[in-house]
Amino acid sequence: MKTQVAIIGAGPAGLLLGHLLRAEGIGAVIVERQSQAHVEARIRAGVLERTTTDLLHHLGLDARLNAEGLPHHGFKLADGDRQIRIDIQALTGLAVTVYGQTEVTRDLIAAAPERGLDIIWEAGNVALHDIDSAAPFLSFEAKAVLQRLDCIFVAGCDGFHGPARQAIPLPLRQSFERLYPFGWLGILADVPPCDDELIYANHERGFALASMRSPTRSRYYIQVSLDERLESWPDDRLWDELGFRLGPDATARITRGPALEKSIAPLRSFVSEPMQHGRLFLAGDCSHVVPPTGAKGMNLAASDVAYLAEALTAWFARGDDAALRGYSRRALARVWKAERFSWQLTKLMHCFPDDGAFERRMQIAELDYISGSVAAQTAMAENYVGLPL
Ligand code: FAS
Ligand code: PHB
Repeated sequence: MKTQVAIIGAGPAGLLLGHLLRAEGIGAVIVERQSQAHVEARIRAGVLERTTTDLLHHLGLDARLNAEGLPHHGFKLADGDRQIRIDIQALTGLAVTVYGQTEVTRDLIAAAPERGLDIIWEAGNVALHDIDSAAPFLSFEAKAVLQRLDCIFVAGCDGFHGPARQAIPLPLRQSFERLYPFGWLGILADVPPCDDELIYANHERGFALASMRSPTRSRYYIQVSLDERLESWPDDRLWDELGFRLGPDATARITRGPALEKSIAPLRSFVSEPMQHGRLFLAGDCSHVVPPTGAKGMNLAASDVAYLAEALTAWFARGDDAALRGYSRRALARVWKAERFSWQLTKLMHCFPDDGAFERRMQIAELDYISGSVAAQTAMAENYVGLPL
């Protein structure tokens, strides 16, 4: 098999890149380890920045997004009885859109065949070869048959646990990491949300988030310690805990219901530099991970591939490699700002086991400052809606 760009991974990064390249007439094949059903069933992010929705509009893959996406012009920070509303529309002129990563993934997969974007599902043992040469290739097993995919460039979009990042020799890589001493226990339920905007709650019992997927489907999260077991969180206990943490206003409007999905995800800040080596270019979680507090994960994957598609198009169209040589630096510049915002919001809104009374007062004082300062709210709003590309 032969193509121009071989993409490893059919997550948001790989699928968006594939479509952006096909839109420019560039050949692309995605090699994905899991089945289509598995990938389409994943429950992950839920908030799209303007830069991400602009990409979907540009690709003409926005029909369901326009019909079902929920524009949000603000969000709330809560601590006990107080709610601080961050009016992102008034402060930045922009909004975000609540539309599940699951739906984005399904839309991109559904449109792939008609746009000539081939996806090879259930590809085992994907390996990268000769990425330092002008003729790299991937090998993998499909239906127990060893396959080879020759290409000109390889795009590593295989998430944090994939092989692409490991293909960059260790001495040439530098990684930066912060592991958080807690995780997020999430629940998805077909009940109306308790508010028409997201609520991020700082509470002495731990963080909580009230989010949604639609006017009839809600997504909630609570901070739990990393040794927590899902079995010890029957639905009622989780609803009770949300009631303690989200504050009286929201709690009065919580509608309980059975969990469609419940899972615990660890929190991590991680960056691996560089995002390019030879003919291999990395995008998304395989190169950087953010704690979900800032809702940046999927949006960073989208901005990476916006830069990468632009650079690859310049090379294929004009043989111009300037943007390819600048890709890693340009993508990392936006990544680090999102890492900073996600880390800062995580520190402000979560209970850290080693924190004492002083740190708690610092959090409250910062929320006091934010509640009374347009400058502080503007800084938060700018980062939340997404910094320009
Ligand atoms: P992805 O991980 O989405 O996709 C990588 C793809 O590569 C996968 O399909 C994988 O199967 C494939 N792959 C891996 N190894 C392979 C191999 N060897 N061969 C072939 N294919 C391979 N963000 C939020 O903003 N809010 C959230 O609530 C939120 N929740 C999350 C929960 C979880 C459990 C995780 C892991 C992430 C969550 N995120 C959340 C962040 C999430 O949105 C990611 O940033 C986003 O999925 C990144 O997209 P990709 O870079 O495409 O990576
Ligand atoms: C979600 O809806 O899953 C979600 C929303 C905002 C976040 C994280 C997760 O910051």
